[in-house]
Amino acid sequence: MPVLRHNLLPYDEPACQGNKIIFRLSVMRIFTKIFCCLLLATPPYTLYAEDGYRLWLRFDKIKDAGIRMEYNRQLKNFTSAGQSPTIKIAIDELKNGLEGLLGHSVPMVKTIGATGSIILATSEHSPVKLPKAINNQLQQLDKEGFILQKVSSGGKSFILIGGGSDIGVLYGVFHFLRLLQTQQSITRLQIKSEPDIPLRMLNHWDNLDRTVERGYAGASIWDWHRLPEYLDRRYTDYARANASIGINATVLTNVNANALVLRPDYLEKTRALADLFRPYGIRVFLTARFSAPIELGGLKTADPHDPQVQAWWKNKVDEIYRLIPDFGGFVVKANSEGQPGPQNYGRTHADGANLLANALQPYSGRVIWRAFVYSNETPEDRVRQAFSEFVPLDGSFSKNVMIQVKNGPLDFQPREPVHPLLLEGALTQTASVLELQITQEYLGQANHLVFLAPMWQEVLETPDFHQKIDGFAGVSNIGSDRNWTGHLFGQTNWYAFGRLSWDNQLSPEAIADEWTRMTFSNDNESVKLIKSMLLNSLENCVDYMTPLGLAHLMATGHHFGPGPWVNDLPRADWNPTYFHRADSTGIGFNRTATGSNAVAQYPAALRDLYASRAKCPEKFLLWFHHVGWNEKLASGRTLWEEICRHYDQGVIGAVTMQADWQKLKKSIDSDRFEQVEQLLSIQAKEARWWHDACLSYFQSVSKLPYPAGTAPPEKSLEYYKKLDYPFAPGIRPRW
Ligand code: BDP
Repeated sequence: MPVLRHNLLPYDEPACQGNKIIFRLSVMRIFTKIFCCLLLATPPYTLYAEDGYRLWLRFDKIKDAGIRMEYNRQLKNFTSAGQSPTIKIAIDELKNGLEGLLGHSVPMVKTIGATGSIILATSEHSPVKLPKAINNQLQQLDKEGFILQKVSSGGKSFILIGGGSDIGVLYGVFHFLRLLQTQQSITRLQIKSEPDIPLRMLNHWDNLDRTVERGYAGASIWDWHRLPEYLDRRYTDYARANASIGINATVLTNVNANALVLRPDYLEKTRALADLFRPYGIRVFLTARFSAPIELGGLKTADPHDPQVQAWWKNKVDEIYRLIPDFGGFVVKANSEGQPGPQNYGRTHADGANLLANALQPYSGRVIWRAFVYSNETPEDRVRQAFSEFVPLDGSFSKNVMIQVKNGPLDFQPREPVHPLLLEGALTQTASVLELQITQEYLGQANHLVFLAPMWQEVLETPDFHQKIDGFAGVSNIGSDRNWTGHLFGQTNWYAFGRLSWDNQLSPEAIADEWTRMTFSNDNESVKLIKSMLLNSLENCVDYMTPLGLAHLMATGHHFGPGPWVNDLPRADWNPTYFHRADSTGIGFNRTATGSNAVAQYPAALRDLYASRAKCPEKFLLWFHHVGWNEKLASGRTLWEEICRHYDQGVIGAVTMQADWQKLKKSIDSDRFEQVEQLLSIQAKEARWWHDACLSYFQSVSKLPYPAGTAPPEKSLEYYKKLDYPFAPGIRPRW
């Protein structure tokens, strides 16, 4: 009998256990058993469906015998002296990973041999005496950091997975396994890794009824109804996946918060999750509804200056820390899109944030206060409002307040210039958190393959980007779909968020390479093809949705599909026409000094670049300028011709991805191949829809003929306007 590969993930277990033969079976059942055993004896031994559940944590036997032999030589056994739950997890992960990858079990031993051992250690506990220099290095490491190093000492040579603390060891184990999964040489290992960003946090926009705001992967994974008694296996797998990419915090609930989560019974449920996540290095945060003292506490006001309100929050926080001693703190959306906040009482955002911060301060808890605020009543350009609101408050926030700022000043569009609050000189005395949206609310949702690392890299590489950002928050794309993220390739964005938060220098190319090898294959041709799909996908999407700096052309409410004509919403700044400002003369939002002057919020060099019609990068052109339809762009084509060309290119890009994927048919298991194949076909269809709907609308305004080579829209503008998707996911329950 082959050795059954122990797999930590439940649904991937082989369909039958060959070692449990029961003799009192009918003849029929005996035959069935024999059949199962024969199947088990025939490679591959994996009888589970390849449905994407395992994410990038796939430890299937390495196919290349040469590489396996090389690893076998160096990985004969391992040892550890630590006792904590985190170290136990590290041991399990290492054992399970090695066994899967090498195809045989790698024992944990008490005494190591001359070569071929792995040592798990920190400066506090090591199963062998480490050379002094190494021990010093471990002592100086960031608590979450790790080193992977070939060490020779006392006549023995081993691989050290050393952590700044136990969680560093676990991170080190996952990184070590990643090296093996991506088939890198471990002969001269010498890696030291520490996180660039201390707070690396997922934000779930999950409601207590299990709907997920802007969630496209099924119901929320948090089964509040059955918590705290029922701990779904998914919670553990979620924690493993996050730990494997260094994510160390999670906000369980929607920013449009429900006060109920602060009720004692819900806090018990949160405690159960916090207990489970703790050994994986993950701290739990909750969103706090500002009016909770009224809704839960029965007070008449939530005014931050009211002593009863202050006492209510203090007591609530004390209660939380009695249950969850390492509770992270609160994330708050206040006075934004109808949420209550301090301004309801004539107070400032600083007053509101400090109210909660004072209650959390004795426990070192934090308030993460969102800067996503804008008001319809204010005549100011929507993209200017957060900066105008928060910069004057800089210096008045308590030390444990962090301001969470979206990557762009509007709202997670396919492309936006960086948010000026994130640049040097804006918030100089307040800690900030960069908020990125992993779930693709405005990027085709879970229907489209769009790799977001290039977008995030664009933000991090902006000149004057504030280097002292203390946290990255990623709005999660995780749900209870079998493959977690709805689109199998949505997993890349979860993965990329974690890896980039840990190492800001990692290139999208390197992240795509790792993810592809871990998720699909180490075959170089396949890797090349998948990587090119990933790396071109964002630009494709921008082209077929919002090229040349256009933004917010999406349909109302669910944001699924195009709606550039929409002009009838109760708030002007929710209408696509507010953002593109197309008229008979041209298109684009004048944000220079002759317009809304949003450029003035940028540091000098960027301000001059964006304000200049000649120098403004074309990718942001219509964000900052209103440009005549017949004005010439750098290519020599007119703006109208260039808009058409971008929409054409987007469609070509989507169709090319389909063709590329077909080339992979033989190298990818059929289940996952088909999942992606179907979605790529939807994406190509929807790219064409975006192209046709946007061009027919803009043509009705520009009144210019389509340039030669542009495919004219298939249907009339009226047809696109009438399309209606009442049950598009992301807002209402899906079941
Ligand atoms: C927008 C979403 C909305 C969120 C809001 C936010 O459409 O559902 O509540 O952002 O970030 O993108 O608060």
